[in-house]
Amino acid sequence: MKHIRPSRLLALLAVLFSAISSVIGQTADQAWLKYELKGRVHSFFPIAVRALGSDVVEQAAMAELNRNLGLLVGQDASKMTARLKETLSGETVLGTVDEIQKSFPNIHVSQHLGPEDFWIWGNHEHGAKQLLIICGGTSRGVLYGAFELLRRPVVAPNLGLPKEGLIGRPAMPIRWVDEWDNIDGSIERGYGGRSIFFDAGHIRTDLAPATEYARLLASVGINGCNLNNVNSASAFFTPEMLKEVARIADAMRPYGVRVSLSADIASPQKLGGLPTFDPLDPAVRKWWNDKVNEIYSLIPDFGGFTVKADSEGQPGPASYGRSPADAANTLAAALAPHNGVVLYRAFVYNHHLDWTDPKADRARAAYDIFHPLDGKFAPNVVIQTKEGPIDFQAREPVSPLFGGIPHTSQAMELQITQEYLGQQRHLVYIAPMWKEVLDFNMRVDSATTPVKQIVSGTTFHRQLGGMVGVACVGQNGWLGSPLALANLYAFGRLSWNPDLRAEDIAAEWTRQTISTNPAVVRIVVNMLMQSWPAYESYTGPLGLQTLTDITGSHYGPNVEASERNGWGQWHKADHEGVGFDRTVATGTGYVGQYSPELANIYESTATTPDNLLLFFHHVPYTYKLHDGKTVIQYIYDSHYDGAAQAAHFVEDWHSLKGKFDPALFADVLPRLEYQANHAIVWRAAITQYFLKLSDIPDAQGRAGHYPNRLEAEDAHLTGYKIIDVNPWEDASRGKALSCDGLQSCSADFNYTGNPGSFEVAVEYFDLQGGSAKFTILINGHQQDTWSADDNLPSRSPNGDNSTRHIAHNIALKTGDVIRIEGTPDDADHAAFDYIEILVRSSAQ
Ligand code: GCW
Repeated sequence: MKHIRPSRLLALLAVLFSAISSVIGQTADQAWLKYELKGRVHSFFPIAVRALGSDVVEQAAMAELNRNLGLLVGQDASKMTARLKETLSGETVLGTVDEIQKSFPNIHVSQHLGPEDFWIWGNHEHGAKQLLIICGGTSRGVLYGAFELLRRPVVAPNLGLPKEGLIGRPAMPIRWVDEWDNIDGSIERGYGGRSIFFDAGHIRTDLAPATEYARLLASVGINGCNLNNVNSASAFFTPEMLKEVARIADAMRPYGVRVSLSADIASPQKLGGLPTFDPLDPAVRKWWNDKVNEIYSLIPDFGGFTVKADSEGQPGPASYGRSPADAANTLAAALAPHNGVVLYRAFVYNHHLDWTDPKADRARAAYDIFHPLDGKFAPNVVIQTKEGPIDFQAREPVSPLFGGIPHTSQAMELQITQEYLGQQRHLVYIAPMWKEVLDFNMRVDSATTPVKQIVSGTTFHRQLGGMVGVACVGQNGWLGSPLALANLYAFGRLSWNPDLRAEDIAAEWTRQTISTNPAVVRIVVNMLMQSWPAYESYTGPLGLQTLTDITGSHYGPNVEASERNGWGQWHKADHEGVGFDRTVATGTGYVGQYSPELANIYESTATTPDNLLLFFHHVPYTYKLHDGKTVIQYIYDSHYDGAAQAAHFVEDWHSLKGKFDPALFADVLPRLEYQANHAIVWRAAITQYFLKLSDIPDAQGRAGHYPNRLEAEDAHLTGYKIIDVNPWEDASRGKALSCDGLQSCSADFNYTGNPGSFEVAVEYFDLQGGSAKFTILINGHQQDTWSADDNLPSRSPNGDNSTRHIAHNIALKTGDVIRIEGTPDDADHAAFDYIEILVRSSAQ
């Protein structure tokens, strides 16, 4: 680009951006790329930006810097102070090593830049002579350097550029997000709306959001995006669809994001009409070779395939007595000439396990299957392993497979989408969990072998390796909830540098997204850091896993959903005790899959950390944890503590009112209020379940005692029927009211307490398939009315949809009649569980 006067440039940019933002509905600015936020001014960034190369990625890097500049200085250079003009004058030049060397032969460019590495260097001169160079190993390095430059003043405001320049390099080559998008536009485990890529069997016409997504990904160094659901992949492999997929690749390419696809191992049969999909059959191999060639003719920089096979009903090589290595290597052979890779998922297990067999153990599956295959995979195969041995639960031990295949390249798979972690309705910042896994020492051969060094390829000297985050972004603000975006951000940052600290990443994100005000940053970071521990406490602590409905929603409490079925997420709770004996001595032997040092720790209850106790051991409820507290008392206490913490998030957020964008404040507040109540639903369900099962009371007298509650089934009912809630623990005493087949129903409660002003909370079930209406009346006078129109899982009343409405400042005197009137709508039968009369010092 030739030099343009700053004022002209800024005017031009202003026009450009207003044009762009009117076409793009969903933009990266809605996440953390908010250049309008204060705090991005820095003293070493000359505003005349020039890219030496014409490559699209380098051009995107230049555009990004200009975009920031356009907003940075208020878009009007005439209003800049002389000093600011002076500091910003000079030139910022972008280029690859070759380009920079050619144009600036006197500058000593670092020779050791890998393709994605960058070097940012300034000549530390002033005024017109000021020169800032962003040099990349390739144009992708340039792009990552540009984003680093933009992030730096926000995350490290006091740091200038070191004299020798700043080098950045990613810790691992594979930094991908996986999307589980279906061709019809729905998204498996997606909580942020419909697909930004697909709709009704086709690729969307408008792919601007895909480009914006790539921009967001590139800003944190993510370089790959696997577009489609591993559970329904074959439809994407038709010639027509592949041509369409090429449009997505085009849309994401400017930001260095290579697309890849999930591959269905049975495609040669399903699509190719072959009689078999045996991976060793020559015709099958030829089919894959031809298909891969076809893909690369359309998408020359295609990333490769992600494979889910022989798992949860997906076809796989086992149908022909072949191994995962046979299948992976067939695909790898087809991809190798094009530099494509196979990410073969280790999530292979039998979901028809015999729950009566004490030796059966799903946690063993990945290691049992893949460890014997170590060394048998082609060099461009990467085994992609979920971070724990089960399935993204609130807490699991680290998968032993990371230490079990030293001759194989590995990637760690984690979920950004919060399937088992509150589905984006709950605030759960997951980076602290990921950090625990990344830093976890597998002690392979008694050496220091943290997972992060294994998956980066360092420990076992592998060329390939990395991290894959299942993101499942959609059209609704990417993840459907503003604070959930911290997880996408953190995933990218950790895949670039797994040594970063979770709290520092949280602070970076907060400063870029919400505010640079230190008080705000402190409180938001604190909320984020407390959120996973809180969630674990009010769902499944002590290694019990999430204790949710594992065969349905994966959301609300349902303790027995994990038991007596083939899915193998058992926690084996009975009247005497709880937990799964996975020891070598008396259990399933899973513990023996770890290195001897770790196995020693997990083999004994005395050395197993409390937070994993019940994952590894079956113990009586009276078993004493390390601090002397019994297991049952811990279950009670943790649920009360966790719910209290969730309530605290609401107060924390309130304390920030007026300190940043009011729209963001208002958007997040009801979500936190909802979470605080759902934490109470969880608390009540799990504590009353274990109270009944163990028959051991809560030493603090809380579980099973709800002094402020009036049970709906004790009210005087007109039309309402008493129903059993399933699972029983999801409703108070297992019962609720439902208004079936009538226009409206009511329940009358006699108030017998002291007079005063109260909050009346109604715990109701907001069912799918309609919006029932509720009204509160006191002695016939309407006080409050609302619709059950939230979008919560399930059509039957249970812990998925149990939620609360609070009516404030309700004056009550002894003898008053509190009436709850329910008006059903379609499948929503205005069901409710109880009311609670609460005294609050001030109404919120
Ligand atoms: O956790 C389970 C999810 C499935 C998912 C599967 C997997 C894509 O409930 O929805 O399928 O894991 O990871 O393959």
